[in-house]
Amino acid sequence: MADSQAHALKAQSEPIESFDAIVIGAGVAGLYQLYRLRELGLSVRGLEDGGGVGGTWYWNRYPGCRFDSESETYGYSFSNELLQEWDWKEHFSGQSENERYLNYVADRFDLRRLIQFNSHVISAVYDARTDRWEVQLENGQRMRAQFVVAAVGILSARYVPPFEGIDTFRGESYHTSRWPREKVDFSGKRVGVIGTGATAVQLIPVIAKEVGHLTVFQRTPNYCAPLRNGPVSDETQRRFKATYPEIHRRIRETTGAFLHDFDRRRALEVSREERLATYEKLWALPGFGKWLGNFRDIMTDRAANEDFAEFVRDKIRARVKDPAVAEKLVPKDHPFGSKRVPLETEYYEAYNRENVLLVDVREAPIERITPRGIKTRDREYEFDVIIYATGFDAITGAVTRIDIRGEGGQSLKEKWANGPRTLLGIQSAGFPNLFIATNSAFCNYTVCAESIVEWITDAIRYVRANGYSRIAPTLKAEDAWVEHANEVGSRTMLSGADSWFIGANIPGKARAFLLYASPAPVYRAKCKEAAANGYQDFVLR
Ligand code: N01
Repeated sequence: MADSQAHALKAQSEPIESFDAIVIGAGVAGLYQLYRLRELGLSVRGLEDGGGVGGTWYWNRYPGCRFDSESETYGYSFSNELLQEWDWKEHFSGQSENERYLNYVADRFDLRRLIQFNSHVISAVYDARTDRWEVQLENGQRMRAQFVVAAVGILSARYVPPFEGIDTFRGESYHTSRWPREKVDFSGKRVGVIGTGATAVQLIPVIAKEVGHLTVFQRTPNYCAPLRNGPVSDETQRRFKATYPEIHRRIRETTGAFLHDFDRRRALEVSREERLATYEKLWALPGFGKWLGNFRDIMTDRAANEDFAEFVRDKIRARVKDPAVAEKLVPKDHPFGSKRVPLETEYYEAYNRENVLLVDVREAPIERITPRGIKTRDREYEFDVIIYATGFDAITGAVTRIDIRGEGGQSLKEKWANGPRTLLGIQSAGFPNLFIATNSAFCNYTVCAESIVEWITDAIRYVRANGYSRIAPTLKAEDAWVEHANEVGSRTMLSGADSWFIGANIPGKARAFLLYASPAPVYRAKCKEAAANGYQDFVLR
């Protein structure tokens, strides 16, 4: 009998542990959820696929990986002691520091002992007689809990295109979100990167300096904008610590919960000179100011958007020496901001290097992976290393890859076949006591994840305090929410590109607005209202 089978049989014969709550995932949201539920007095178990805490910042350890949020806006806000103790080293902190930060949080709040690591959840089945969920791991271990919180991340189910011959490649291959802990040695190697999204845009300029030769396979160019990272000085560190209340007040007011917010003017209302001066000023700023601090109509008005898009195209052309390469890097088929804007450091300059080649796979599609490399319609490229920077089955993928069965054995995956059906992105009708704590609002991650975790905690407190044993949204409220979220999304530029925002990056995935596109304060107000009105849109029993 194989070891794994024996393991599974042994795990199945062991007594089933019971908890008040199980939290799946020990990333940003999961850690905070564990903290809150323990504070509520619940017995709680965290289940984490990885060998350590950090979620995104545990798995995505590819060279160049870092925040695109200002560091001082990304950390948790719930503990002033934590805010005062932690020093951010860079304005846009890198992966190893971010992982160190989340480990610090886990230890600081004694969360680690609540978590079972290397625990891959394969199913969660609801039992209506007991109002309990039974959760099963890949190794056969089972446990029960009244409440299950899926804090599984929005970008954690990696996507590798099903290229023919993918397993035949004889060199090393990596997906950026499953990067080894040990340093990958690129020196002198021939490396191929597939994809030019935000991940590849961070990776490419770093490894271009290390590899022998780099070939980038691009299908769709992006509007990349300068990150303008730098070290945090002692004086700035002191300012962060002295002004955290203002920083948090600010990011709770802005559209995307970043420091930036839209200019109240419309782009085409002002003169061309003034517009260009504004664009230049935004371009010189660090972070997402170019996007979220722009004129308020760039995400809703096609002409306003195109005006700024042309400004960005010229910025790209000015940085790439070979005009033919530059033209390939200039996006023309989708509006600016309809995909998450990759923030970069020396990305375009990488293409000025002798050892970097850009291949447009729209001109010559990838036909297959071969034992030696990648074969496009035009030729075969030989590599020592292939890197898949091909993204994620976003938002829904990490939830639906768990076989979740609600009332009457209904499958969540089947229910969501045409797009996610939830109320507020948090609960789905027919799946009582199951909460989804991933931030699916259009919003800086931690600040919104904190408010979702607090909402879930309050809902659980309410259920228990009022003698109920289960909570789930009504179908009517859920239908209204899905309709509203799609309607809000369709008024923006988000439908203008084949991005993960709308599920269009995965062949065969239904197109739907996966992120709630209203401003973050509107989302939080709706969450607040849903609780303040006595959970009218929920069935409590
Ligand atoms: O993934 P993506 P990502 N043949 O889906 C290409 C966050 N993030 O990991 O655009 C050839 O954006 C695909 O091509 P196309 C951020 O929110 C944050 O880069 O579909 N190419 C695309 O170029 C971001 O939005 C940070 O035509 C194929 C690439 O693979 C999100 O993560 C850093 C292909 C995938 O790009 C996802 O970014 C990094 C095929 N068959 C990421 N299939 C921060 O700064 C796919 N591609 C915090």
